[in-house]
Amino acid sequence: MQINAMNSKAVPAILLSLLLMAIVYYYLSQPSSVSSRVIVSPCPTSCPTSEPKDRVPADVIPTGYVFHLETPDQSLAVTAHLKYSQPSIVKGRTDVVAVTPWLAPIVWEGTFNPVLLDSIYKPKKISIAVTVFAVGKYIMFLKNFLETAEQHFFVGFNVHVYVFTDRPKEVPEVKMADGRQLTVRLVPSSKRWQEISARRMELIQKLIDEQLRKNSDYIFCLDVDSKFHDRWGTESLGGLVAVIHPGYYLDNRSKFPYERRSASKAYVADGEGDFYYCGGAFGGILEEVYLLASTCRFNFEEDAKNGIEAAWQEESHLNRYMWINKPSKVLSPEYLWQDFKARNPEVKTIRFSGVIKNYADIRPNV
Ligand code: UD2
Repeated sequence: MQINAMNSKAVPAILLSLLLMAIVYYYLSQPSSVSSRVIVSPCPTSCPTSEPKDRVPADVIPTGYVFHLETPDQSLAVTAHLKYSQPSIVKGRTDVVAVTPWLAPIVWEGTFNPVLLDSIYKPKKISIAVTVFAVGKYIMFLKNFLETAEQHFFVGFNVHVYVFTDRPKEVPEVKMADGRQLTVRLVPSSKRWQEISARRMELIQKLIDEQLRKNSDYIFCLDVDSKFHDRWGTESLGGLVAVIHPGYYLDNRSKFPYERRSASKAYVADGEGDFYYCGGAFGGILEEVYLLASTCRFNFEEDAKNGIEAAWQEESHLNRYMWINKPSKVLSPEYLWQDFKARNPEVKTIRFSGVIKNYADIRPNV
């Protein structure tokens, strides 16, 4: 009897507990309404040009990328794989850091095998777009840029250079190898160099929208007043690729010329930021560069509405973007040195560098 009485009391209690557990389980299994991270869906071609879709500008970490790097065959026979020197995890360069705190590679001479990398990417028949702006007197730098690109930039791969200029008749004739081509896109002249430099983001965004999704896998956006000296190739490929600025990499980050006014959308506070990246070279897969360009453009225009121009125009916006959206590959200063700087001992080769120029002679304003 006693047992039966206990059972008659216990059964509703057990049922009630089960019901409560089910309710708790239901709520815990629902996605949180407060998310610290917005997942980005890449903009479709119809993405509006004024504001990036589905995202909070500059405060979003893009989704990851999937790369399939397949050990190549030397011939069609599957047994004949490429032979290359054995990699080591204990021997290698010790004078530089080759990985970021978020585990992205930092590319230095001696950290990669160019033959292996090329043989992995070659069968994929990848196509690389390059943007270069030569507005006003900057057209004078284009010949050297194009000729040296033929010698060193993705040699043997499909490369399509898009030259943005207001002087199409002055674009030099440069012989390009098979698989490489050049297209000229007309842009208006400007009385302010700051505007030319900053408007690049808008024009890169439009180029991806209008043209590149049809024919390119990767894009690199480069300064024209520069030239190549050594290989720049498949080792630089990645989702979002940034280049460390040669002028600041030995400095404390409090010295980086980030935009320091909190009213600006390019603001980086003291104690924040990773590295100082170049505005003169960046790249990656199309959708990542699209997100970068559209966000920087949007933020630049928002600043303009409030009468602000960031300290280093689009370079400042790029730096804020790259701090929040960590690049998946970082290129060492070998990938954009400055000719007026003596080479530091850790820089074993200079692949690309900004030439010495007299700003007063070439810019439309001072
Ligand atoms: C730095 C950056 C540059 C940009 C700028 C800030 C590097 C090596 N350079 O260089 O990318 O972020 O700071 O705005 O990181 N241009 C013309 N016509 C002009 C002026 C500029 O075509 O009259 C184009 C050209 O492609 C040039 C680029 O804009 O390479 C950047 O201008 P810059 O080289 O004068 O900027 P600079 O040297 O201050």
